[in-house]
Amino acid sequence: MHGIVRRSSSLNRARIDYLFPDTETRHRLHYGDLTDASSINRILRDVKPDEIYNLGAQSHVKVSFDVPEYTAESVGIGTLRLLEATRETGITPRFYQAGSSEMFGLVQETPQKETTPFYPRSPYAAAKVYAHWISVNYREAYGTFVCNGILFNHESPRRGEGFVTRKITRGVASIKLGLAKKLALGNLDAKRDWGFAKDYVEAMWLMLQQPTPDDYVVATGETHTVREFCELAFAEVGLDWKDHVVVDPLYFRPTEVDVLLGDATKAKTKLGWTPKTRFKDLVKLMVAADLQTMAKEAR
Ligand code: F7E
Repeated sequence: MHGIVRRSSSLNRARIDYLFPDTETRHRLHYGDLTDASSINRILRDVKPDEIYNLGAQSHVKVSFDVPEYTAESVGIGTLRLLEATRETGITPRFYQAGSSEMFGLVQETPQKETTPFYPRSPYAAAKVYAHWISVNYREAYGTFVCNGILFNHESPRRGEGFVTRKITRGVASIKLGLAKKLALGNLDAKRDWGFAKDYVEAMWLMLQQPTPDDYVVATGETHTVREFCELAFAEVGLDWKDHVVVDPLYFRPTEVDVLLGDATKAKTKLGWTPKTRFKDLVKLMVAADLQTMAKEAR
């Protein structure tokens, strides 16, 4: 396995360090950037991968309103650069393109499936729609084996701290340990179909093992509000969320995605994939992980 890292992430690789534990494996981490075509071409030429998982992005939806051009560059044109690099180098890897439920945005039907029209509501989502369609185009124009995985929110203890689930579970842990009193959040009414990242990675891999490339929705089929996530997470440690959560408009988005709910019937039927982790268990495992880490840090 090889990975691409940006120079600016040198001090921020805790979440992947375990994959490259020693000098033997560390040379498989390559400096590159989705905004830099020559680096991508060089790496593909050297590594000649059998499979590519394009998970790279400026992936924070709210931040995409502040840096829309960079978001489009990395998410949209970055995908084009990777696809084009496979053509230029003449390699024929299987290619996983990380799509996003954010592409459904202002949802045109519920639940959302592969045929639901997109209606992006942020620069991030608009760039993902471009990445989706350019991948379909490479599949049809050049026969590239590319699959779009339209993944709904997938969370785990490794989730970035700026996303709402991890922000809540870290907030719960620090309040429980007496390190903080309040947790400031934005829109508590937003509803998301939250699954466990470990289950979803299996779906990504399964897509690339099929005889023909295709696009799949990956979701749990359950939707919950941010408020419900808070309720459960605080209850895990015997606290009432209402005593600690405050709403700060700073975290509101200029245009919000109100409700997402996915229908993963196609992934179930064609890939034999089903999510193994339910919402309640996801909240539980994320709170437990943050409590453990923060207790250790506090000591
Ligand atoms: O927000 C609301 C916020 O930032 C979820 C990315 O991985 O999943 C993710 O996108 C909801 C939104 O994720 C806060 O307004 C309330 O309605 O955790 P999030 P996201 O925007 O759904 C998709 C599938 C991706 O592709 C993206 O890359 O929670 N919310 N209060 C908040 N959100 C944040 N971040 N922080 C708050 O304080």
